[in-house]
Amino acid sequence: MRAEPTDALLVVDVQVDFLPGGALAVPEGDAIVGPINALAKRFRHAVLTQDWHPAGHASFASAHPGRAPFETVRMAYGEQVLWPDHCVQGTRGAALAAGLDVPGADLILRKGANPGVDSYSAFVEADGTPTGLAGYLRERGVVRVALCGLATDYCVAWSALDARAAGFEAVVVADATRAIDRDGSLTRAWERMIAAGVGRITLS
Ligand code: VGL
Ligand code: ZN
Repeated sequence: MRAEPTDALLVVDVQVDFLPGGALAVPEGDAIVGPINALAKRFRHAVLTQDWHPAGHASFASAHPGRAPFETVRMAYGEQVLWPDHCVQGTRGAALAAGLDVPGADLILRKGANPGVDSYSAFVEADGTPTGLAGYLRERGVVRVALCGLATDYCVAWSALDARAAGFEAVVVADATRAIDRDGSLTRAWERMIAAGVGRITLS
C-alpha cells in the first residue's frame, strides 16, 4: 500500500505474551514483526497498542473459580471469552516484542486496565468507555487507519470495527496480522469487518 499523510498505522498488541512461547500465543505471531517494521517506515503517523491488564483481571479464567480458558461467561457488558492470564501490567509478557522497531510511533496506547472490563478495541472498552484514540487521531488530521498486529480475530478486528464506527476509513493489512482462530472466530471477524466497510489489503 502507498501511505498518505492522512493515514495512520495502528500496530495492535505485538507483545511477548502473544508470540510463540507466550501466555496467549498466537500461531506465527512472530512472523509479522519484520513486515510491520517495514510497513511502519511508510507512515507519517503510527500508534502502538499494548494490552495492559492488572493481575486478577476479569477476562482471566483464573479470576472465575471453576472456569477454564476459552470458555465464555456473561458479564454486565456482554459475553466474555475467558483467557489465560496474559499481558499483566509491568511483566515481561506485557512488553512489546523485542524485534518490533517503530521508532517513529507517536503514541503507545495501553488498554484493558479497568480490572472489571475487557478492551479488545483500541478505541472503546467493552462497556463503551472511549479510550480517547478517536479524538487523538482526529486532532492529528488522520482520515484512514491501517491496522496490523495481533490478533486478527480479536483486538485487530474490534479496533477496525470501532475505527469505522468513529468515522475513519479502515483497512486491515492481512499479511501483517495473525489470528487466534478458535471456533470459527476468524471467519466471523472478517464477515463483520467486510460488512462494516473495512478493507482487506496485503503487503505483498
Ligand atoms: C487479545 C485476547 C485477549 C488480542 C487481547 O490482542 O487480540 N485477545 N486479550
Ligand atoms: Zn487481553
